[in-house]
Amino acid sequence: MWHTLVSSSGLRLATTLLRWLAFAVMLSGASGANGQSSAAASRTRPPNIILIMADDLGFGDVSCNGATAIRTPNIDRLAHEGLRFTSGYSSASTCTPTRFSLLTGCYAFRVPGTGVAPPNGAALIKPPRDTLAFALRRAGYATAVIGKWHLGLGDPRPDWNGRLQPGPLEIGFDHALILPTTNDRVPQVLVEDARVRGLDPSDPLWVGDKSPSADHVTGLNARQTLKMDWKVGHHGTIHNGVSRIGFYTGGTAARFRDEDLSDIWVEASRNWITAQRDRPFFLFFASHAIHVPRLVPERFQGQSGMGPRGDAILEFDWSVGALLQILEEQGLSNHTLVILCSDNGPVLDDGYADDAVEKLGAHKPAGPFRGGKYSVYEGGTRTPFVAWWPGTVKPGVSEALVSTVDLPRSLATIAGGALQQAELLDSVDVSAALLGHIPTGRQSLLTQDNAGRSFGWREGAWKLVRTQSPPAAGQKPGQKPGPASQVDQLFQIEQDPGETRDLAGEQSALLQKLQAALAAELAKTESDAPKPGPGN
Ligand SMILES: [Ca+2]
Repeated sequence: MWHTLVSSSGLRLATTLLRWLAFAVMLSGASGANGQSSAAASRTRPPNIILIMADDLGFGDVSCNGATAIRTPNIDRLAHEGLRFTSGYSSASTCTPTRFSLLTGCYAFRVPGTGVAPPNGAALIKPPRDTLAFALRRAGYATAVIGKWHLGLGDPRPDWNGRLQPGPLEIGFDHALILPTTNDRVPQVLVEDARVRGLDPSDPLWVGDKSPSADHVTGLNARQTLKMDWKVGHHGTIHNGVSRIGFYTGGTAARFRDEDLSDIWVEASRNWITAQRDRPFFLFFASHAIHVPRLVPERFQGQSGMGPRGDAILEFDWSVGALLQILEEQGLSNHTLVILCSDNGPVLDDGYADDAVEKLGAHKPAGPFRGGKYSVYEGGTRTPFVAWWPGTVKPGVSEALVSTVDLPRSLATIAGGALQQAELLDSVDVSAALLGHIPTGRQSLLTQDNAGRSFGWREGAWKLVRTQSPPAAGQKPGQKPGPASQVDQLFQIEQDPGETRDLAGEQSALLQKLQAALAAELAKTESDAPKPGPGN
């Protein structure tokens, strides 16, 4: 508790310097000659950190994980020069809950309402909750999020024409250039810091969940005009020839063209990184690729031979290369830790007619794993995961168990920062595994679906898969809903990574052991979190 009592900035700085020094000593003890040179640098300054999160990118979508139908040379370079994890996970199998736990260190299922956020969703992370961004800011970092947010803005709803707070700036980011929701939902505008960028006050932005007028142009009444047809759900307001979920009017000058998103965000990253001269920086680069609608820059269209989904993989790979190039140009490559991950596993048809199924061929987006986005089978959450820091992270492959929920505590350790609050209940310090010092990470792992009803529980070679459907609705008004149906399966995940053979009936004692472990994890509350203190 001692550091939470320190109030003078001088003492806080001294504390931070001591943490950097301790981390430098840890590096020099474990990394050989290269580590010693980096450790020398770390004595004066911890590494910059870029966290690159893909959207819906599957384990098997990158060639360093075995894809042959598509090449991802920049991600491959990151993997070959860094540490590629074979058991790297997103904490959930959809966008919002993974992003919630990434920033808070708390599994999303513990906090109601953290499923996929609607267009007018309120901010899901608000002060005084501690965050990854706060932790790194306390460690002296400049902090920015550039890319997809999808964690809600404002309270109780976004004020699209005013100040959108709480938002990133209220939870530890110095700068933000974000897509508020996800691009198959409205509106197609960017929020810079706390306001819609380029908004003309004389053309106010309205966002709603019902059509504003009978003649409002939507994917239903103007379907013949669409450049990419919808298949399920996405039949609200049309922008850029594509209809979305939800409705909006106005804000015409502020609207972006979908095809330009990656270029806008890479350029914004270049400008922000270049401006960080005096202190280490943390950039959360949250790409929208390869989420629907898959509208890639013209230079990638048709290049994969796999349709827009494959083209979006090329787009994402390009953005990774562009960020690495920025680091090289700035002479920062040896002073920057890059973590690459995905927010959930792959999906093919996600509501638009974009030939993702038809042009897939032999490509396996989830690699050897079962399931994908929305699922708690391995394909839903076991995703590309790479740590890269030339001269410090020794190149190789790690089987350590690591999750996106671990990044707050782990990156805080690497930055020499501290987590001041007890809310980061679920974040495990796997920094030694990320840096390649040890081959092991977590002892066990929980993953969840969007609603927080179905779970995966991995422990050693075994995995419990709990799928729980919602209670059946009552047959008559006033009648109680029927019970939820729950199914538990057990897989020997090392011998059977495809989760094909359910051993629940044969291994009842083991099943009960894992059920008890999962039950204990589900029952935890934030008061059970490790108390803050040195080393946390
Ligand atoms: Ca996603």
